[in-house]
Amino acid sequence: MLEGLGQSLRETIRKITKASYIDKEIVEDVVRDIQRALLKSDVNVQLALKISKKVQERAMNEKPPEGMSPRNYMIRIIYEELVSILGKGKEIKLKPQKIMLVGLYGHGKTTTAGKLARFFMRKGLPVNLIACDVHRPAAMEQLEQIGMQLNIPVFSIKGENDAKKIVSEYLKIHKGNEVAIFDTSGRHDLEESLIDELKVLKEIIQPDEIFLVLDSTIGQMAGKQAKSFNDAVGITGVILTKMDGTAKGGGALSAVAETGAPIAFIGTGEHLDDIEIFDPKRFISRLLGLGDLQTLLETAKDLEIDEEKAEKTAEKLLSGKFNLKDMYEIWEQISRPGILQKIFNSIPTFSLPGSEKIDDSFMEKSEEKLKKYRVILDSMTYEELENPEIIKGTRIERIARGSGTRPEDVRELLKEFNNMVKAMKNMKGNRKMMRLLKKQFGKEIPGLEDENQGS
Ligand SMILES: Nc1nc2c(ncn2[C@@H]2O[C@H](COP(=O)(O)OP(=O)(O)OP(=O)(O)O)[C@@H](O)[C@H]2O)c(=O)[nH]1
Ligand SMILES: [Mg+2]
Repeated sequence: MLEGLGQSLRETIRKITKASYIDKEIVEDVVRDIQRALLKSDVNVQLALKISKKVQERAMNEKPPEGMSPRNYMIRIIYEELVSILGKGKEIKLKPQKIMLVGLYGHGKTTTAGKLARFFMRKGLPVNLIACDVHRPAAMEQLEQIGMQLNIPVFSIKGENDAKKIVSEYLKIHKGNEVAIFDTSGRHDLEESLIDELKVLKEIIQPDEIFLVLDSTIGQMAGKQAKSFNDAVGITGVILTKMDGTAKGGGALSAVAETGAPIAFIGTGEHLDDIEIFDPKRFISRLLGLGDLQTLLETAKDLEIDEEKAEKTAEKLLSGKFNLKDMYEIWEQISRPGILQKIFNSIPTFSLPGSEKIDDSFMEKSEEKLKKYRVILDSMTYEELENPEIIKGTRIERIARGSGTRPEDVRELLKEFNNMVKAMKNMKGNRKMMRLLKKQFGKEIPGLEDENQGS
């Protein structure tokens, strides 16, 4: 994704790290590089100029904070300025909700409906797809296919050519305990008939989110479309698709961000797995290859992990009261670079449940395992995720079949889960651990008080 842009930017970063000192010459050189790279990925000329000017100004005039080299500060400035053109991203609520997808022909609405469905399933939420595209003959079948693949219900009414009726029928029988994703019809243009249809559907659905699905290969034009859709029907976010197949992604991202519409997700391939929440900071640090440079930028406040999230994770871990749904989330979080180190760095002897020592290969292994576990968890029902103790015998067999794994794999997952619960419970009484954790997070963690404290 954005390979070209990433490559040139990483090249630029390398230039900086190799420079013996930062002077006017190198700043100018780097700024030219950045400009060129941005223009090549279809970022608007004015914007590219503005950014590079800002980087130059800051690099020449600002003093690095204490303890940071001018070189690293220069990298940080580039990082910050690039992040600033991508807007704030969007907070995705992990709870039952109604999501209406809108957009023009072929931009990826139906595929994205499936991707979102899988995304929310993975968070342990029940999901329904609703087929409201009554214009394209094969639209319902396409959605049904996706539903079958994911093993989730698809609501449609065969032969019905009024989308309003489909929606009303659906809402009559569903009381909002699920994530409901409404796939709507597209048009070649944002014409009157589409606007009218979407407005009416919006009125009936009363969606929590209206996501505009936009093909990022149109580059900067994405900004115009986001604006017209927003003016016409009101959107709460944008999903940029096909980021995998375009050099113009930079243009699409920046142009949409400029309209003020938050970018919620990006689609990065044709598979139902190929979607990610759009987080500008993570996106840019990955693009710049800062993963490797993280220690280098240790003092850069923006690269620090989300303290609040880390606290919540620790809190949940240590409470010993969590289910498979939580475990999945926790795993997803701790497999992010930096988090594990942050939590466990000062405890070299600590080993994770499953007795893996935390070393360099841990991340890789946990990534692999996570992938397998994901598929298994996807095949569990909501009830099972919430009450892992009911998963026995035939349930294990069903889950293994559904996920294309072996019953042993399912058992292994359950065993790890139980180990984790046990280990965390044990840790609760460990005062040294408590202190270290607290020190790591720099703050008191609610619920983390050592029960024996003061005795
Ligand atoms: N490479 C790539 N292809 C994508 C992505 N998202 C969607 N597609 C492809 O884009 C094409 C159109 O996707 P659909 O989901 O059918 O688009 P739509 O907006 O529902 O189209 P209509 O229903 O005709 O309006 C399909 O071939 C998808 O596989 C993506 O993120 N990457
Ligand atoms: Mg469609």
